[in-house]
Amino acid sequence: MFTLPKLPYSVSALEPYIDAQTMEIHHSKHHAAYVKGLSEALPDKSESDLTVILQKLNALPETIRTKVRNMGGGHANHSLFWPLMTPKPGSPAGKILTAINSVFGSFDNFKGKFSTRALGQFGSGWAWLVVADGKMDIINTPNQDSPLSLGKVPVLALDVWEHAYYLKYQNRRADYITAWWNVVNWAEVSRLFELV
Ligand code: MN3
Repeated sequence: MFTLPKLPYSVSALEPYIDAQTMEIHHSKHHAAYVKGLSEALPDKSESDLTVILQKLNALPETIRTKVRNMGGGHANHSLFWPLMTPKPGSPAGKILTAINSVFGSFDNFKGKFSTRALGQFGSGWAWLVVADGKMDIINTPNQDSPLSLGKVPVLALDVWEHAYYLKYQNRRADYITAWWNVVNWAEVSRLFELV
């Protein structure tokens, strides 16, 4: 019912910032496990739009809600995360840059604030740039929780689970975050922002 999307680049494309082995395991093992788990959790004839499912988690029977939250969140979050990285990152421009400057004062302030939130997430989780009620904000979610379940629309995502960086960076999450800024796909961030 749900399928693993292909990576939009080769597993080694984001070297040296994200190493090929991490990318391979992260996509073909971790993400694949969320897809499998989600398909197992949902009954045959249930809603198939994952965005809708995550926006209405409370509508699910309690017996499957936690599994769908974890597996569905994992599938949605990683599906969003892969295209938000690229070997040709470019730089933020246009409406997204204007919005960042107006909300955070400057791009550097934004970058600092986002990095601090990513570093400060205790245990496994994500850092997000989201839009909610027409307002841009930086948030964290624990585990695989999706901003969609909080009524927010994600436009930039950073996976800070150890499986995203441990092979190359060991315990140095800060180094991973610093490296990650070199592969952010600003064209995709812009596209998601302008869809909101
Ligand atoms: Mn992950």
